[in-house]
Amino acid sequence: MEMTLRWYGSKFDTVTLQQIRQIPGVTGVITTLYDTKPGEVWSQERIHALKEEVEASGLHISGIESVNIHEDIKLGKPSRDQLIANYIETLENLGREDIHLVCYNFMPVFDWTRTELARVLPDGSTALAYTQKAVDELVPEEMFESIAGDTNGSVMPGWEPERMAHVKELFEEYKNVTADDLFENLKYFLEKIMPVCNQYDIKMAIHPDDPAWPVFGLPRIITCKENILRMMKMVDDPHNGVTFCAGSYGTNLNNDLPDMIRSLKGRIHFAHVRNLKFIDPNPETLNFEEAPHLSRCGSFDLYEIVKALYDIGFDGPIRPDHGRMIWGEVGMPGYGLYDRALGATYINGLIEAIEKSNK
Ligand code: DNO
Repeated sequence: MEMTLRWYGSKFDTVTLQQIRQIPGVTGVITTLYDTKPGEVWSQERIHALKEEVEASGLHISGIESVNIHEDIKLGKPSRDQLIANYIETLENLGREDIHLVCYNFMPVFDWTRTELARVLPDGSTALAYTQKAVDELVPEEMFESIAGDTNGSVMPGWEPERMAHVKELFEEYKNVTADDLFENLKYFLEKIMPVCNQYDIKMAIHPDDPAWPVFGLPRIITCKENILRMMKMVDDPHNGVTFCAGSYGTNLNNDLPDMIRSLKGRIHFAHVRNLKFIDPNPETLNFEEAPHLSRCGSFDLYEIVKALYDIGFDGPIRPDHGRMIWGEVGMPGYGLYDRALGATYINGLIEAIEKSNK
């Protein structure tokens, strides 16, 4: 496993490559061209420049998170063929630059959903949080405004203003789209891109829906073991794989995370490891917050999660996930430096202990 950190690029991130380089055991970054729009071709020149910038700091690019999918592809509209052709061009350009991992998601309209970006925890740190009550009281178009005041001036991934401007129209378009349609549209997309993934050995790693259930009546499919295995079988190519995101699958307490990991042997290409603390686990009154990574601070057993990854022979990039804001840091919610650095160090400790006790 290679320990990595997500980095949004020097124009957008409050964390620098030099800071990331100083976290013990972090050798790579997971990055993106954050100012590109879904459907746009990423030029080889821009990818090359990004790569040079990262390498100049002594790190390297371990993968891309994300190359986002245009809504027309998810909706299965006739325009999808051109958009998929563009996606393929981007993959070719990434492959030519020796980048072999792409994380993406297939969530309609919204990417991840949280109802608070800065809940104050008892120790004075702040964390992202979710309550079902807040979601039930919101109309979807107001989702973004309801949290916009807490972004610390950052553009939040998945909540880009251009995307939010079209929320109403998008809801109309998804009105008759079922979960099965979404599976079909995903299959269509994957079948078209698999040849280029094979040619350049690009591992596609789908990110789960977060939270792992349909929100605002929109279908969501990457939510549980049954569905992810259905997707793996539907396009049975090792390049069709998974980002195993503990914090996203873990929102649904029926998901047995270590068991899911074991059932995905050979198909996990990227791992996001984080801990959640459930204040109220009842689905109707659900309330959870993002906890420090340490097992005893939240509801998940991080040792069992990392152990399962080790046991299936996972050797791809792994990263700490959302961190809290601690020590007075001001940054993109979830993506500050300090708490993620603590997370990376803790996970590295778990990996060392598991490796040594297995020798
Ligand atoms: C949020 C992230 C997601 C994730 C995308 C992957 O913090 O986990 O935005 O990167 O869903 O495409």
